[in-house]
Amino acid sequence: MILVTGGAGFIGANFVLDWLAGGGEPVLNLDALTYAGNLETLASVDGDPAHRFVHGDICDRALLERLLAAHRPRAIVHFAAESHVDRSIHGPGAFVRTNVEGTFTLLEAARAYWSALPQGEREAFRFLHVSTDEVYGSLGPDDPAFTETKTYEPNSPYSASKAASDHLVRAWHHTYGLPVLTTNCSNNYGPFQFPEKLIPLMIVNALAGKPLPVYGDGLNVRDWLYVGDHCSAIRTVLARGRVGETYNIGGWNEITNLDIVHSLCALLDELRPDAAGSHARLITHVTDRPGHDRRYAIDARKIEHELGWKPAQTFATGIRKTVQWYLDNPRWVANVQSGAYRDWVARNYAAREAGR
Ligand code: NAD
Ligand code: TDX
Repeated sequence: MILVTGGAGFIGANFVLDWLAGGGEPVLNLDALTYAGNLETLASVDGDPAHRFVHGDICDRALLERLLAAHRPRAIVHFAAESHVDRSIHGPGAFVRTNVEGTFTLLEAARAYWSALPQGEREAFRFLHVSTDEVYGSLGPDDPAFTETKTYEPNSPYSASKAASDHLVRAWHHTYGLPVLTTNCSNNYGPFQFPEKLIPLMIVNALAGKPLPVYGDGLNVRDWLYVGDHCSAIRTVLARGRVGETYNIGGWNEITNLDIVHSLCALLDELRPDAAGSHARLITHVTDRPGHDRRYAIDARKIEHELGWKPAQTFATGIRKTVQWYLDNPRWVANVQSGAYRDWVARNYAAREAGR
């Protein structure tokens, strides 16, 4: 059994679905179901005895202790976080609470649980912390890509809170010996991503004939990775990563925001032509994000050479799969946009949990 936190969010849910599809051991999925948590994403594993969902908060120490004692996981994979930079600018408090205090609470519960395990289980236990490349700060056009030894220079409330959580994880290893692994990944895209992030927002808006809001000049660079490749990297690090190490994860796909939006428009023009003309007519430059980092780029050589991981998707194949997924799943999108996805717990889970 592994404990996954944040497994109803974009990456966590993709990870749980991939894990269970691979016939992996059971998953205990703890998620607070904030606006970003969506049980509808997990509908295909509803009723699967290998998937046990718990609606709860990583800041709840007593709940964490109960779950660890009852289920005795051999690993914790920690995705739960507030994850959207724009939201962190408008309301940083939730980011400090979940990303810093939540990670602290989880580390403390994990430490108490791990230190009481019998010797063999204690050695095999892992705490894998899922983090971001944004902790490293912003690169100039000619700077080398981020390696694992790059100094931390977080610039947004989101990245500062993730940087703080990375430091806590590091300290819990150095001070207490907790067997941790940290991954710092570049921008993800793929199925089930909440349409507040660049790629799904642009797809959903383009399909609705709404403006495509590009911040500033649109020349900021992000390094894109298909979510399934992030999940395979996490599985690799969990299985073979060296305790206490950090692994950068990325697919060597540096692309400007404007190029991303143009490639989405071209794909939509091909797959869902619009009588009014190319979707690119909807591109609108809007006021820039405050403190907007200019460029991120991941040097992924460590995970590639040391653990033999490689992404399966190129950007061209991954983005086509993603656009096709949004075209094929209008109900998921509509329920997210209307807010109906939030009723899913009430309709499908709460009654059954109460009867368990
Ligand atoms: P997301 O916002 O889609 O999902 C986060 C999940 O965490 C949601 O299901 C939410 O309900 C849950 N959650 C939030 N607060 C919680 C709390 N206090 N207790 C329990 N659950 C809580 O995020 P995501 O994009 O899937 O990102 C997952 C992780 O990966 C985060 O740690 C993020 O920092 C990291 N990451 C994301 C990206 C990316 O491009 N999205 C890239 C690198 C790293
Ligand atoms: O409407 C938009 N217009 C726009 O130009 C949005 C939502 C974004 N952007 C720009 C801002 C960024 O340069 O697109 C780029 C990507 O933006 P986001 O999708 O918000 O991602 P980013 O800020 O790069 O952070 C993401 O990647 C790293 C995730 O949200 C983080 O959780 C992850 O850690």
